[in-house]
Amino acid sequence: MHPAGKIIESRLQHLETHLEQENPVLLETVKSFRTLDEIGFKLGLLEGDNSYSMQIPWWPLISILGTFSAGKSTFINHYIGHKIQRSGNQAVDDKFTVICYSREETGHALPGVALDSDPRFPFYQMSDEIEKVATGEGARIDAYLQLKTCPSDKLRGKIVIDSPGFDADAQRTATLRITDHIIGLSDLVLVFFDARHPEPGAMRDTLDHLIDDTINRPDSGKFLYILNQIDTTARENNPEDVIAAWQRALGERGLTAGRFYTIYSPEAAIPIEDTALRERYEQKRDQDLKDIHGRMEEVEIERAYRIVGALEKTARDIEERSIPLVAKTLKRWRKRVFWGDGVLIGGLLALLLFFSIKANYWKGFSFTPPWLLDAAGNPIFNPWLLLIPLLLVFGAIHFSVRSLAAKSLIASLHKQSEAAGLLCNPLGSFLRSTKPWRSMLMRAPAGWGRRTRARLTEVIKSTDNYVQTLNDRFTNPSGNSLKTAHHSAAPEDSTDTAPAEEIATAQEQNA
Ligand SMILES: Nc1nc2c(ncn2[C@@H]2O[C@H](COP(=O)(O)OP(=O)(O)OP(=O)(O)O)[C@@H](O)[C@H]2O)c(=O)[nH]1
Ligand SMILES: [Mg+2]
Repeated sequence: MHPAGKIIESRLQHLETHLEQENPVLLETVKSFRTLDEIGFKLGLLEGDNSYSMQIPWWPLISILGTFSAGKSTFINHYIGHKIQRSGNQAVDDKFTVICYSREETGHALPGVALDSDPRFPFYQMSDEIEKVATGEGARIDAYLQLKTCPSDKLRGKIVIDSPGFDADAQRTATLRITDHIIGLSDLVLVFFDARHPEPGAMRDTLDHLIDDTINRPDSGKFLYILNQIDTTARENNPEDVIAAWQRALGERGLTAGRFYTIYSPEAAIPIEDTALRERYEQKRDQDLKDIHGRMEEVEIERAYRIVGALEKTARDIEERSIPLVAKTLKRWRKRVFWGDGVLIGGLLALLLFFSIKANYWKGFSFTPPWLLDAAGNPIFNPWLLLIPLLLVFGAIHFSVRSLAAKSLIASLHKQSEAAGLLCNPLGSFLRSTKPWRSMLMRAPAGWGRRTRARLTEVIKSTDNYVQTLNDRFTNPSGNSLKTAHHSAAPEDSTDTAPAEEIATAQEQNA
């Protein structure tokens, strides 16, 4: 059973059932994610009904963006071979449609809430995101998102997102936010333009958004720019001019030719009378369509590496960033407690000493205040007993100082973890490590022992293994099946694991 409880457990099982057929390597990674979850819970870095595996999208995501009426929906219908999306000459789509595979013949359309609450989909908890930028809109998630299922084999193991036509001026914050979110999550983004707009200059604002914002990203390789409906240029006197104008406009923005495609829909196109011209158009279209579809298939491979990458990133996030941050904050905390105790307890002791000396309560080293002595001058009780209430007071001071010192560091810890963009919640670990029953002498965060470290190292090692297996499989597609490839993967080369071990020892020494 998953430490977070039943809901997460059933989600993980669901995921495992899917992956069992689709990709056994990824099935293994779920096991590693489970280990990370256990470690996270033990350390207090993971809280509530949560799992590290739910922080990443498990399905390869292909999103189709672009100007309105550019033919996005028509392209998707053609690709999956089902007329699942409506198309039309007016702006048709006003929401994002997540299209995924389902065995059932009759497709289903589900409201956005379904997407918002199921972590298997890329819009998990999207309403929170929307709410952050557009107050009140989060509750209207159904106005922005919908889910459709379709039994097309093309959709197996991937998700395609159709989006509303992009119009920078009219776009509301919530829609832009969703667009950004999709771009961030997508493994492949097809950006559609419409060759019917002969003058790309007229779409300056839109181009700014769709190109300038994407071209300089570190993941810019995942964007393909597609000039669609070029069949309409066949009637122009100089059809090549239209394409050249677009190419120039995109080129000026730094786009390289390799990712610029010109296509049109075989079904929606207007017939081209001139045979020679038609053949030239069809040839170009088929070549580009083949490339685009090829990229869409490749996404499944990239997805596998992305998930293994996320696994390693999460493990390293714990070991190299979250735990050191907690350890650093614990050090500051100990310092504050030390000084707090020193000032308050030391001060109190000094005061007591000062006044008792002044009141002549001391005879040499024996404490003899008049109220402790009976008529005969003998103490009523052993003066050492006075230490008990004194120690109780000191204890109360010490534990208040600990708690206050911890509270005083929460804001700073929170800020640092936000700034670092941690996947973990170091606050939980910090609070757990400063609990009253935990000795001040323990330097490492609570739960961060030899065993936990070893398990984490094991997970990091396993990611190398997964990568190897994926390499074997994808560079040798006709050879071993995934399962056998995985089992025959070479045993871990000890030099590969050196960095992880070094870190563990370095951390031990730091502690
Ligand atoms: N001539 C021609 N028409 C096309 C082509 N692709 C799509 N169309 C037509 O263009 C219109 C718009 O197509 P859609 O697929 O609805 O465009 P969209 O980008 O999904 O539009 P929105 O969802 O409204 O943003 C429809 O009437 C299509 O039949 C094409 O390659 N050539
Ligand atoms: Mg559409």
